Amino acid sequence: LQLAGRIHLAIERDEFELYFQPIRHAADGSPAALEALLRWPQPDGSFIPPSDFIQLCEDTGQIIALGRWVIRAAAHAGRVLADNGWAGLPIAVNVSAVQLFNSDLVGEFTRAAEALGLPPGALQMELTESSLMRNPAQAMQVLESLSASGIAVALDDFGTGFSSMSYLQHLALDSLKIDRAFVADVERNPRNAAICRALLSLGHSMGLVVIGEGVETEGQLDWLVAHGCDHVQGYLLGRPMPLRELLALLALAR
Ligand code: G
Ligand code: G
Ligand code: MN
Ligand code: NA
Repeated sequence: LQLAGRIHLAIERDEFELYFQPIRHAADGSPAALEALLRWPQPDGSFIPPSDFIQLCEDTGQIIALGRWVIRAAAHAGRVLADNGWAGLPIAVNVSAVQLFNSDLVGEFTRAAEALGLPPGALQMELTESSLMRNPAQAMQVLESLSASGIAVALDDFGTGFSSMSYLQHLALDSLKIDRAFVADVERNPRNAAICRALLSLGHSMGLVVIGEGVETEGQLDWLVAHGCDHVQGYLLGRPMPLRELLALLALAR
């Protein structure tokens, strides 16, 4: 069976899984949100990583059906979180350009949350700069309606695209995620440090929450805290893991 056919069956058979990675407040390490990350477990116990199938799903249009599965699975996780005393902890879902421009994301997010008795703010969205730039005018409209519906949007992989400041200024965004390429080595590499300082300053001047991604060392974390980064995410703060494991980890720190 070709990969596209296997993906079709895997969606029907509910074979995908969501893993969750904590996003923490930089100042005290308390949880701020969770990012949902798609995993495709195989019969031999291995996983096919999203990098091996997301692009294909975008090309075939299957990302719409798969994305719908992800949104619903994230809402189920939101219900479990709320039932375990973490009602305020939103789940951030990655959304690709094909979904942004070819599906009713506002409807899918609000209906998925509502079906499980959650407020719209229980789910958030992560979009990349390059997704938005495929159709800036339409992107602006979708972001306005997401904002009006109470769904927060983060700009993912920030700094790797080519958005102009004047364009960003007009987007209804809530947060920026500094790409891990810039966080790597930030405490030693003056160029990365200059870029991180600029991105922090830009985000804060627009009133946005700034999230440092890919934090793997204490040195990187210390630098981000010292420079006013709001939230941090990375292997140092917690790897992507099944929801049950993450709940256990969060309970330990309470
Ligand atoms: O978890 P990992 O580092 O393997 O993710 C690789 C890439 O796949 C990342 O860019 C991530 O944003 C993307 N990705 C993970 N889960 C999803 C998903 O549910 N939907 C979409 N569109 N992309 C995802
Ligand atoms: O493109 P996006 O930012 O959504 O990609 C998220 C991906 O980054 C996930 O696949 C996740 O597994 C990966 N990731 C999360 N934390 C770290 C980290 O500290 N280091 C590295 N190298 N990858 C990370
Ligand atoms: Mn992301
Ligand atoms: Na990212």
